Amino acid sequence: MNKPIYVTQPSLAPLEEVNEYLRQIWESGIMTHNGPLMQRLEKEVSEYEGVPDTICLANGTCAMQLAIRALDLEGEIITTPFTFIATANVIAWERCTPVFVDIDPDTWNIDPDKIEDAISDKTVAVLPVHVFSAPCDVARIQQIAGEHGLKVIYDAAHAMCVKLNGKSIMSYGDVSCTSFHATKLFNTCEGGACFTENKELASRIRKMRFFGFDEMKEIVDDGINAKMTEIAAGLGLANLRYLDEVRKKRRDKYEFYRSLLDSCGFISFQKYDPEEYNYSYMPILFDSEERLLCKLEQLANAKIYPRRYFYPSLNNIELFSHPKLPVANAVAKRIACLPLYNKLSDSSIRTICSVLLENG
Ligand code: T4K
Repeated sequence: MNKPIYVTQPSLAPLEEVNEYLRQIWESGIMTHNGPLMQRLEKEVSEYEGVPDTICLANGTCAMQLAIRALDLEGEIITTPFTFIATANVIAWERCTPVFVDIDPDTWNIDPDKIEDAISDKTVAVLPVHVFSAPCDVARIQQIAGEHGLKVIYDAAHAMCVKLNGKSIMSYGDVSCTSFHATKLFNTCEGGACFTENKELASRIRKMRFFGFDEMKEIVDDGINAKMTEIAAGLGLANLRYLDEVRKKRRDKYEFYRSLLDSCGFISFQKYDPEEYNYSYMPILFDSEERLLCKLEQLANAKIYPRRYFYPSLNNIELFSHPKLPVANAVAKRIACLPLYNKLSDSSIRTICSVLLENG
């Protein structure tokens, strides 16, 4: 019986290296409360990304919540509908209103040309997503935000290791938020981070993640518990050493898929710059939803399980408003992410592609 192939598997450092951090935790007895391993992870992630400051948090969702809170946002926040539910959820959870704007048909990111039409006197911010790690048009977005006095929060959950114009993608916007979830290129099991070059904002997010305490444990601000544990940080420190290798392996596998699928007439791909992409996902766009459904069934019969990231387009779900967004509606219906992870063998990729290509 062949084993099922799921969309992803976590990238994990050798167990002995993780155990070394666990040993330190066992010895010190310090499990949490912004302990030494978390502080070291903040420093090492900052060095790795080439940013001045990293604020480690419990997950990527609370990173965006804290960003919205720390910027005191109240009102409408413009975002993309082609994303994971968390992006829109956090806006609504923080009692703001998500306003969806259509996406670019090639990059699948928010279409900057459509942002201005969505701005009202209640708009306070833009929250775009670098979907599947392809950078948004950050220059246009910053220009529009500047002209209208809006804050910019990037959902960079998919975008560790991505550089744009020689700078980390995390250095754009007022704040960038990422996820270190088990399914991400870099993981701490559960985890996430905020990046900002605004020192005051960074200090506020740090207090907010720890119930609003300052360094003296005085309550000085609004707060919640959004701390990263020492166990998560230890795993992150071990995994960080392998991140370049993880990205390289994913890129090789992504390119191997492309060599087998590029000539297929009914599949196309996200537009990206090879140096500005982290290859954490293998999204493909079918020419019709009918074909996508048929291929997913063929693959499931072979115990191969791609995922429909991200379907439905969020403007179609009950919780939110329903503007007509023809590009997002058309694209979200036809995308599936194929399995992509470090241990995925070339022979599995060949099998996946031959099932995809059989019977046209
Ligand atoms: N913004 C964006 C754009 C995001 O994509 C996400 C998260 C967020 C914000 C929020 O960040 P976090 O708060 O999560 O840090 C997964 C992840 O749970 C989620 O983090 C991720 N995006 C989303 C795109 O994918 P599911 O529901 O697809 O996960 P699940 O459990 O079905 O896992 C997918 C596959 O991964 C499984 O088939 C098997 C494998 N897997 C999964 C887990 C959890 C493992 O092998 N081991 C594991 O421990 O959401």
